[in-house]
Amino acid sequence: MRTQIVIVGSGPSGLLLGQLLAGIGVETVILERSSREHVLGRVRAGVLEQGTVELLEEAGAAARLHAEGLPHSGISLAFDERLHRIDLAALTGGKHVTVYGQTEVTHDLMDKREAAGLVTVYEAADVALHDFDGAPFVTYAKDGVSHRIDCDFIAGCDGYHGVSRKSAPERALKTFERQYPFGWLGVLAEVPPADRELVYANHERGFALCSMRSTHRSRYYVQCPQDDRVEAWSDDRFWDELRRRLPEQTAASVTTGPSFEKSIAPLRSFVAEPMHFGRLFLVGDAAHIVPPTGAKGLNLAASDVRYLFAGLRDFYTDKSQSGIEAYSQKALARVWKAVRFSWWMTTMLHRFPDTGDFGQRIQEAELDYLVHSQAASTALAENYVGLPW
Ligand code: RFL
Ligand code: PHB
Repeated sequence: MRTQIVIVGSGPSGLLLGQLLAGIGVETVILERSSREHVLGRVRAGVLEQGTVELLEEAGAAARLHAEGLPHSGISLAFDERLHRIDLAALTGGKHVTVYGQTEVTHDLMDKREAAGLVTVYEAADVALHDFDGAPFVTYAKDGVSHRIDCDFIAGCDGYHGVSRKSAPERALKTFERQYPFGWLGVLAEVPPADRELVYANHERGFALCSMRSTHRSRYYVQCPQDDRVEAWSDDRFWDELRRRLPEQTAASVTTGPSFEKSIAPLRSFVAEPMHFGRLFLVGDAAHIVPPTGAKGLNLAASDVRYLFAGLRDFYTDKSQSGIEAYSQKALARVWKAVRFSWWMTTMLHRFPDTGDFGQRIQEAELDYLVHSQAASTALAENYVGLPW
């Protein structure tokens, strides 16, 4: 079998790239290791930058997002027993973010792909990438039968644990990594959110985040030890810990209820350079991971897709190589700024085991400065709503 582009991975980056390429008549096949249900069962990101929303519009997959997504023009930082609002819109000339779950984005893109009759092979085992310095092809097994797809390009959209980055020649790849000594315990519950907007809390017991998926579904997180286990956290323990880390008034507004999802995610920063090897491109989490504190992971995946799509469009419409050759450099310039922002937010808001009370006071001084300085608040706001592409 032959196609123009094999996309490895049916997460948001693979699906979005496939949909944009379909819009200009470029044929793709997506190979996904898991089942459709498994991909849709993962609860992850919740905050979309305006640029991400615009790209979903371009892909024709933004109708439900516009009907159901919640535009937010501010966030709050909680410390010192108070909420301090950062007015994102006022500080950025009217920009806002949209709260809409990654699960829903994935769902909308999958529906579009299916409606257009485009091919996704779910439960594709043993995906292997070949000859991406010459005439590339991809092999995989489905129901015990081996298959081969020849193609012009391979897009590695298969996340941090995928096969694409591991297929790049080791000598050519440089990686940068920082592990944080804690994780996030996240809970989803069918209860109204504590606040109209997101609340990021710095507390001496540890970080907490109040987020949401809708006006009746809440997403909450608390910082937990790296090696903690979900089974150690009953719903009651979670709600008690969350409320202890919030200012009294916000804690009083938390509606508790049974959780229907509970998971622990490690926090890390990771970047692989370059993101382009011959006819293989790395996209999204396959090339970089950020801690979720800045809400940047999914948005970075979308900005990679935007740069790669522009390069591939120039290649197929004008036979120009310059866009795809500039892909890695352009994407990485934006990636590193988001890596910096996410690291900074993480450092400012979490309790670090080895910095003690001194570290806590430094954070409080930084937060106090941040909310009282228009320059510092603006720096946060323009990063949070998304830097220019
Ligand atoms: P994904 O979503 O990991 O999708 C990769 C897909 O590839 C498949 N795959 C393979 N397929 C074939 N062969 C193989 N060998 C394969 N190996 C893997 C996988 O099954 C999967 O379907 O990567 P993608 O598309 O690059 O998307 C990245 C985003 O998922 C990620 O950056 C965000 O979820 C990060 N993130 C957040 N990002 C935001 O922008 N805003 C947020 O508010 C936000 N919150 C979060 C987050 C991530 C979190 N966790 C759990 C890590 C909150 C959390 C808790
Ligand atoms: C979420 O709603 O899952 C979420 C929101 C903001 C973040 C991270 C996660 O910074």
